[in-house]
Amino acid sequence: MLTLYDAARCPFAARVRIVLAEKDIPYEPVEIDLDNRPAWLYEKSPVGLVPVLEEDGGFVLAESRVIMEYLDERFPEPSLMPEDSAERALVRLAIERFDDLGAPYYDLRRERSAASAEGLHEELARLDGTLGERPFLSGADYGLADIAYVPWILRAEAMLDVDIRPHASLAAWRDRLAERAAIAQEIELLGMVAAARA
Ligand SMILES: N[C@@H](CCC(=O)N[C@@H](CS)C(=O)NCC(=O)O)C(=O)O
Repeated sequence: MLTLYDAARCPFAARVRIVLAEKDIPYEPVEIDLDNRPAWLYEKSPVGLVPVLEEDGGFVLAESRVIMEYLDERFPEPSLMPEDSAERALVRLAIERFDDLGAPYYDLRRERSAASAEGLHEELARLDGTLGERPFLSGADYGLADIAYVPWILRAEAMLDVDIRPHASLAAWRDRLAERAAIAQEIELLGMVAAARA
């Protein structure tokens, strides 16, 4: 059995929850209070961040991107990466460039001086352009690049009151993803997180 050191509100942990749900992998979630992280979490990961995945045999892995790829290789069905190696590289490139969205998102979320809704909308427009050319951030099929981005899109809407509807291709992508059980589950969880904080 796998154990996931998890936090409902964490978008990085959401990436891993979505992959686990897409592949129907059973796991034991251990909810970590991010405002009062237990000291033992540092034994699992030197930086003390969630998510952390632990195998029964003691193998422990941190970093959401690495965990997503590990799970996709360890549980190959259904695959969340394209077959073609060039397309796989493009998925990794999209995930590598995630900070282009993460930076303006966290500026707004943490009310930093650099924060601007325009900055975030510029990045949403870039994603919108990509999704105007292909149905998914992962290419022709849904996969890890979509999973890597969608937690922040959902949180931008639910927690930062960002209206993504002017970005029509992005909004249509979000709606398509919301039809998947793994994503619908995250939307429901996010509703509970927002209600608990209100
Ligand atoms: N690069 C890490 C980032 C994980 C991360 O930032 N997790 C946050 C929660 S969303 C965390 O554990 N924060 C605890 C803290 O900063 O005190 C990943 O991709 O897994």
